[in-house]
Amino acid sequence: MRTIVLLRTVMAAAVAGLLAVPAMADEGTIEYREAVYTAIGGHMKALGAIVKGQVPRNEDMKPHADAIAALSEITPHLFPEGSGKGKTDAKPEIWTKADDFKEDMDSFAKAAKAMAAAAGGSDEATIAAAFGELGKACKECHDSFREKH
Ligand code: ASC
Repeated sequence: MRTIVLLRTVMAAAVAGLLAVPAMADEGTIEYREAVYTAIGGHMKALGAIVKGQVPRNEDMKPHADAIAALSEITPHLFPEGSGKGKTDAKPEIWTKADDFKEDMDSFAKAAKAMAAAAGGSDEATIAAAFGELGKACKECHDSFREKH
């Protein structure tokens, strides 16, 4: 009797373990994705504070913009098939409208690179315009592909 109970416990644990592996793999993907987007958001916030003149750190614009541009090369790879399941704000349209999603991703990378180029110069109007375009690219993708709360 005791052996059977023990056996059942072990088997239940094994089954739970098998089920937990794919779930955990996705959780890791989602957590990684959120960490990257949090990093982008942080650089955007810092960049915005400078562009809006809230902090006199013009020399920091380029590193922030470069970081966003570098991370824009990573974002297209953050949505592997299956990573829409679980606790995520990623909408199913990312996978069902993959072409539209790719277009938004490309716009983001393009705007991020334009921002990095503008930040390398000192033309305030160019910088402000590039920042506006970059924010628009963020928003466009979020409106279509991120769950609202
Ligand atoms: C940001 C940020 C976003 C976008 C979006 C633009 O700075 O964190 O998600 O810009 O708000 O409208």
